Amino acid sequence: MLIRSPKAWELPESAVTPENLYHLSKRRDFLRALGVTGFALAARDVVAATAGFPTRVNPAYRDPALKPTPYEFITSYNNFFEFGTDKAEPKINANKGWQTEPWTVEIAGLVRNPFKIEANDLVMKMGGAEQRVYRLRCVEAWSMVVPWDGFELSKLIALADPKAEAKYVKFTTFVDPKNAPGQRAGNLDYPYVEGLRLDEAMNELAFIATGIYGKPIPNQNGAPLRLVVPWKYGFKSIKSIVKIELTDKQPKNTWQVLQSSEYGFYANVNPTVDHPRWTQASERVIGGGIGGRQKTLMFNGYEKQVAALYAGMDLRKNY
Ligand SMILES: Nc1nc2c(c(=O)[nH]1)N[C@H]1C(S)=C(S)[C@@H](COP(=O)(O)O)O[C@H]1N2
Ligand SMILES: [Mo]
Repeated sequence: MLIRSPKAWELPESAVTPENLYHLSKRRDFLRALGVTGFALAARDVVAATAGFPTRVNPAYRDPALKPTPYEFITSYNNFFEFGTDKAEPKINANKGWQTEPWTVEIAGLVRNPFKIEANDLVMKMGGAEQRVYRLRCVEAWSMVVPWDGFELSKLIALADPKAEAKYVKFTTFVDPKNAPGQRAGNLDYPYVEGLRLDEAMNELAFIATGIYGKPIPNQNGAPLRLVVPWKYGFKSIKSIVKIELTDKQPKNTWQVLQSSEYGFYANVNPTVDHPRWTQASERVIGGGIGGRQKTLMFNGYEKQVAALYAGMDLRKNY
C-alpha cells in the first residue's frame, strides 16, 4: 500500500492539529472538501492529516518554544550534494525524473533478522508515522526547525534484532549517477555514508523521517527515508537511505573521509568547539530575516536526552 500517496479514506473524522504547525487555510479547504466539519483545534496526541498522509503529533516532541520554519524554506534551502553544491540546486535537480517510489531499503550486517523492504511497507510495519518538531543545525552555522513525520530508529533496529557484537550502525545513500549530477561530477566520495554508535542510534531522539509538515518528504529533503539526529550537525542526518548495516567497526563517514581535521565521527553540536574556519557559538536562523541569529545550544538543545551517551568522553577530541 502506497501510504505516501494521497488516500482520502485514511483520514479519521477527528483529524485535527495544532494551528501553528500547519498551513491552516489549506487544511481547512482540504477537510471541507472531504465533508469533515466542526473540527476543533486540538489539545494533545491528536491525529493530524494533511494531503492524505496520516501522522500523529507526538506532544512529547513538540516544544512550544520552537517555531517551525516555513515549509518553503525547509524544502528550497538544502544540502544534498548528490544534486549539486548550491543550496537551491537540490530542489531543481532532484525533481527531474529521479524516482523515489517504490524504494527498497536493506537492513543487514550483525543482526539475527536481516531483511529488505519497500519504504512504504516499512512505514506500515513501524505502525505508521508520528510527528516530531526538531531543531536542525548545519555545521555551516545555519539552523531551522522542522516538523518531521516518521518513526523512531530504535523500532527498526529492534526489529532487525542486533547480535551482541554489533556496536555501530552504518547508513548508505543510493548511487545513481544518471539522475544525480553531483555523483557524475564526483563532488564527494560516493555513496554518501554515515554512522552512529549503536547506543546513539537507540536513543529515543534518533528518527527516520518520511514526511515534513504531514506531507511526503520531498526528494530534495531525502525521500523516501532519511535519518534525523537532532543533537548532531546536519551532515549526520543522511538522506535517501538504501542500506542500514549493523557493524562491529566504527564506520568512516563521508565528511570525515573528506576532511578529518574539520569533520569527525561524532559531530555533536557544541558551541564551545569552533570549526577551524568559523565560530560555532551562534547560528543564522533560516527564514529569520536580516540579522536573524541566535546562540547555539549544547547538543543543539537536547543535552538532557543525550549528554549521558558521552559521559567521560573528551568532546574536544571526539568532535
Ligand atoms: N546523502 C546525503 N545526505 C545528506 C547530505 C548530502 O549531501 N547527501 N547533506 C547533509 C547536510 S550537510 C545537511 S545540513 C542536511 C540538510 O538537510 P535538509 O536539506 O533537509 O535541510 O542533510 C545532510 N544529509
Ligand atoms: Mo550541513
